[in-house]
Amino acid sequence: MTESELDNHARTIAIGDIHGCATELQTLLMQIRPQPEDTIIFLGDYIDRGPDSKTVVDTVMDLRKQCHVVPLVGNHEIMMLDAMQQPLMQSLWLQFGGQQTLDSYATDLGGIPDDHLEFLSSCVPFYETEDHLFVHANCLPTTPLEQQDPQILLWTHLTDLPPQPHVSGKRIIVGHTPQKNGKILDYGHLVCLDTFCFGNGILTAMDVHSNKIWQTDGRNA
Ligand SMILES: [Mn+2]
Repeated sequence: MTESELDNHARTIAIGDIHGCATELQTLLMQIRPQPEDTIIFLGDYIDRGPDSKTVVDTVMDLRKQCHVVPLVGNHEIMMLDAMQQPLMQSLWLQFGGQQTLDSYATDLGGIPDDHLEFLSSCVPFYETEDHLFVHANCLPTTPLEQQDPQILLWTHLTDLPPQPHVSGKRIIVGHTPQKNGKILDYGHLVCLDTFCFGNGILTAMDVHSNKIWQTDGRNA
């Protein structure tokens, strides 16, 4: 158990897929009011599709001054980083919402600031606490997180691989499979917090110990 988990006041809060919705992220953080002892785990997919990926990345990076931030990597960050290395990947990424990301930076791929690239490259594939597993998309039930296939951690929707309880007995917190009705998907042993923010304006956070949920108000499509 870490020092922060011993502190009764410390919260462990997970936030679902943001996809460039900076206004919703800032509204959600105002509701949460992060405290220095809190841990906030982002489930990945900060960028693409929505209007302001640059400000989302700035906001998450700045939040590190206020509390303990654990940024997971999503498949969209991987697509962007791959596009930088492999020109053939660029058109794929641009089709998956990357163009909106470049528009928010008002540049091409070569013009993304180094500190943002360092941040996106530093995002981790999973996070594990005493009682929870956090991954972007999905995981296999009998495999420890450090041995999971990145394809499943990052890409596999819950609809393609219905979630089973993990052998560790820990509850799994994921994003990636959008819940278009704006409600969290709760299997008991697994909770999906991707409430389709870029489509409906509903961004979701959950305190995994109290199960308190914060959501932004949706917008009319
Ligand atoms: Mn995703």
